[in-house]
Amino acid sequence: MQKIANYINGALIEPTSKQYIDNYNPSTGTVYSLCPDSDERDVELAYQAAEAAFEDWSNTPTEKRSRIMVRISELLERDIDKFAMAETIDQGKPLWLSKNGEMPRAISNIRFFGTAIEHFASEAHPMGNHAINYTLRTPIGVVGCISPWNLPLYLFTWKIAPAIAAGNCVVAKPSEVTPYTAYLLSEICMEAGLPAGVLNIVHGLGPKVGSALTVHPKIKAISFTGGTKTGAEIARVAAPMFKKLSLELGGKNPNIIFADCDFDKMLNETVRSSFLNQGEICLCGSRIFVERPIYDKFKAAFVEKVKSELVVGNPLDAKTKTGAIVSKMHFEKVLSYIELAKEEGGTILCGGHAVKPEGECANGWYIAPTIIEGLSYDCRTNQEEIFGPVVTITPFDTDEEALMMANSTEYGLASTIWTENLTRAHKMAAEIKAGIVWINCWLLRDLRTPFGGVKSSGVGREGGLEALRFFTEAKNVCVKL
Ligand code: TXE
Repeated sequence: MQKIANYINGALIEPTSKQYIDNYNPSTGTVYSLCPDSDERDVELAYQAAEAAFEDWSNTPTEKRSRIMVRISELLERDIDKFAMAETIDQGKPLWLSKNGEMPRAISNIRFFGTAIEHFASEAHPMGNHAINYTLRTPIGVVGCISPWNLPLYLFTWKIAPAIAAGNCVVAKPSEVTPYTAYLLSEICMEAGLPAGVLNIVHGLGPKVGSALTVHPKIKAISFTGGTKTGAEIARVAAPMFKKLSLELGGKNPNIIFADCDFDKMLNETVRSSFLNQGEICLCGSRIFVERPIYDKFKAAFVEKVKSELVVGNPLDAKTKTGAIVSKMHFEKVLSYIELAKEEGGTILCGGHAVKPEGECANGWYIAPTIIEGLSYDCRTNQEEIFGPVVTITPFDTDEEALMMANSTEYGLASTIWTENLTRAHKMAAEIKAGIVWINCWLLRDLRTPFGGVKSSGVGREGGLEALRFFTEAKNVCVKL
């Protein structure tokens, strides 16, 4: 059985405990590799390596850092088929999605920050002719990056790339549920000539490795993406140590559809925004609010399209649109929410059950894309993050009602608005409590834009200059002329 290794000080090594965790292929429900069960000893080794590398790396000219990072992205591109296959086996998403969505984005993340750092400048604030202030932006030191299982390499690179580009050294922890592509990335980093210790990847459980990173007194910043409860725990531990924190947490995103929208365009995108990646994207629109005049038309067309187009099954099969749910635990959690929706009085319009494909995938974890109606906006199904192929649809009559329902959850990550009325679109965008608003589109991403949420969806922003600023400390120097 393939054993995944930690990547510490430029070498692939086994965990100090020599213990491993089973790593499952969710499409078959079988163990196919072993993930290191690392602990605080491995985090300490990684920290020491990162600390030792910091002096050199932070003083390496940005042009050279950039060249190495671009090389990493090129090697990733060279091996895209291998990475896409590995991601699909590890995570359960369709192979076409790994190949055309996630891997290209992971490549872009590394190239984007690898080149952005060459253009990263800091500010000057002259005070007439008697003084000048200038800002020095220096790397923080050793930083921690903790990432989740839904978009494993995509979100992993989204964190480590700006951290390294800015001159920090990193101790990173991918999700123990999907460790494989981060492991493959360590091999690429070695081949690309990334100096030892600049990036260290410690695999293992959150409460062991993740919390060892969080409590480590010398790891000065933590960039985390994952569940809101975990984010709160990280904040509780890290805040009294005055660590810099970037927290990208859950969402319960509204998708508001007005009667004047471009119906066909909206319908195509709404199928995607509801169910892409089995609905396991923090940006998916899971609460769909539809203006009453088109509610019945939308309901019929949406249910028909989902039933006829979203083939559930083996992620390796080219016709599969909905792959496997990432783990048995998550599969059971999503199914329990479908039961809850029924108890709360919801009507299942399609899906609502597990799917058992024939053949080798019979024991995998599959759920049919599920659409539910008839629930109040404030019931648990409509308030709690499900993070699976489950959406609710609810009619509304006025802009105010749509806004009230959209803003009614504890979350505020993303939102989508469908209307051809420009004034209404801008007004809604201003009043929605969310870090991201898409108007007449979904998941259209420019890596320069600020990315993150409000309320329980997180603190801080990633993306573009925001990320480079997060991973640097600003120092003002005031010179009297
Ligand atoms: O998240 P966790 P999980 C949401 C989604 C999902 C829920 C739980 O609702 O059902 O989170 O998923 C590490 N100290 N999102 O269990 O546990 C963990 O090992 C430090 C939204 O995956 O938060 C993993 O590497 N680290 C999200 C990472 O944190 C800890 C994407 C995330 O795991 C830790 C994924 C601890 N005490 C899930 N405990 C989004 N918004 O993108 C765990 N970890």
